[in-house]
Amino acid sequence: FTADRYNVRRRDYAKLSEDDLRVFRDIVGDSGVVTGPEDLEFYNVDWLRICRGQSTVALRPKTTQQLSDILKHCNTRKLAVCPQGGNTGLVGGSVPVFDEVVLSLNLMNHIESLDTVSGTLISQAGAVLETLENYASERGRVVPLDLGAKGSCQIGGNVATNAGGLRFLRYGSLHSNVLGLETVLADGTILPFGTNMRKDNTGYHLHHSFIGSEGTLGVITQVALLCPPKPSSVSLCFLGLNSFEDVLKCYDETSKALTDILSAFEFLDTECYTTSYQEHNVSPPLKPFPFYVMIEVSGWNAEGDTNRVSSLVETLMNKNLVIHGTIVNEPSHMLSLWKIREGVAEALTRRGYVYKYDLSIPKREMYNLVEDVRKRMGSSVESCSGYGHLGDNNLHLNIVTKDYYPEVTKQLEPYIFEWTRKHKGSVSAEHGLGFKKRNVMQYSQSPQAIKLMQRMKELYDPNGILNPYKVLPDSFPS
Ligand code: FAD
Ligand code: S2G
Ligand code: ZN
Repeated sequence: FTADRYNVRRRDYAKLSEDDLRVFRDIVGDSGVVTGPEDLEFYNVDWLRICRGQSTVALRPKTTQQLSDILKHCNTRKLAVCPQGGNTGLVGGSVPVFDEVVLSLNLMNHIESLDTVSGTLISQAGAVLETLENYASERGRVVPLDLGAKGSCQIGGNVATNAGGLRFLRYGSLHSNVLGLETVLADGTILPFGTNMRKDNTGYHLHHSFIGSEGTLGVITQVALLCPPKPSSVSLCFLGLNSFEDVLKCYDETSKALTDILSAFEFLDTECYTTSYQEHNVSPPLKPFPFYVMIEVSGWNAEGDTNRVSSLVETLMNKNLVIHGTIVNEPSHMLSLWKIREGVAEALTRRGYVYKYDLSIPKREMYNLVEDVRKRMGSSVESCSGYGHLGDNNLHLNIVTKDYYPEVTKQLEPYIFEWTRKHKGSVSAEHGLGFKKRNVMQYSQSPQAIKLMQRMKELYDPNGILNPYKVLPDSFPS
């Protein structure tokens, strides 16, 4: 169990009783109350399968009112609650640490509407991202985020983690695309949508406090999301380069040449590229290179855009920045190339235990960290690779070992966090802090900020029942 491996003490929450189960069955019906140990496996273990909780009940409400009634009861009884969406989170935030009640949004997946004039999509929080993407696309719109977990992650979980992803470069953060939220507080108070207008300066922007709060301040039950018009012409370049220096120069040229139509700029080193196509049994699009870059372009002028992309690639090759590459615009071919990038996380997990670091680091120094860690760890680890959203200064540093070794953790931490702080980066760019990174926010936040977050938590959730042992540190700066 998580509690054993990461030595954390259970706080004094109530223990679940038969009466509680009776109350829950009255609220959501028998089918909404999951208690069988084998059924609970899904709810207790995270996607990486390295955090295992001990919950004895998962609840599956269908409506905001049912969810509110559940929280009201848990708050009165001081039962701890772990809100859960698609359970694809990578920092151990979505599963219980001990016997917290799992509050699953799975059945709250109704898509309300998409206003095709304003682009405002209204959906229940449990809708799966890919379902929303298809719904928006059929109506000439796109959802402003895309991540490898789209097949199971939910829009509520995306908002709760302030997910970044592959389209961040084009559409920005969920803070700019979420127009409003319906949220339920720990005591059951339902905080309704506001105006859901783009501009609304009538008081504090409360819904923003829930974006990225990872289930610790309130449970998101509905989302109003701004969905931009769907581009009519998309193309994707997959390029091979000889050095990270060349990757950076390639980024500079690309961002200047493709400004308005650039929609993604991702990089991979040879380690994660090879692991991905081998583990997913796909043929590699290019022969071996030290680095790979993916450049996606999305616009509305097919001919003009294609010319701009091909003349850019020509320039990059003439300057010897790109050695070899391919440009595709056939949807199924683009999908298969994206699969290699989106499949890295899963491929790495098949090689052993993965130490994941999701860091914001200034582009210039970004890959120095991968090289430093590779040197520092040598043959004590199976592999050390770097990839990610270069356009957002977001590095995914992944170290694979045969199993979990505390001595490896000691070698990696706090070395990586101190390195990141020294380079004025963030120790969690997009995945959040969850359980596994709950004690590292001080590498990117001031003591004053951490104290204010503690006071916010006490105000929003006075009994501390929402997702305990997550996000905030075990002990606060005095
Ligand atoms: P869960 O994992 O269920 O929960 C995540 C956190 O949010 C938990 O703390 C949980 O308590 C809370 N939560 C969930 N739903 C709610 C709700 N309705 N109200 C309040 N709190 C809630 N992340 C990125 O940012 N960018 C990426 O590119 C990316 N790529 C990924 C690729 C793969 C293959 C995988 C497996 C994961 C990836 N992730 C990425 C991480 C993960 O998918 C995101 O964090 C995602 O937003 C989690 O959504 P979820 O519905 O699975 O939430
Ligand atoms: C991605 C997935 C997690 C990782 O694919 O962009 O967010 O670090 C990552 O492998
Ligand atoms: Zn990512």
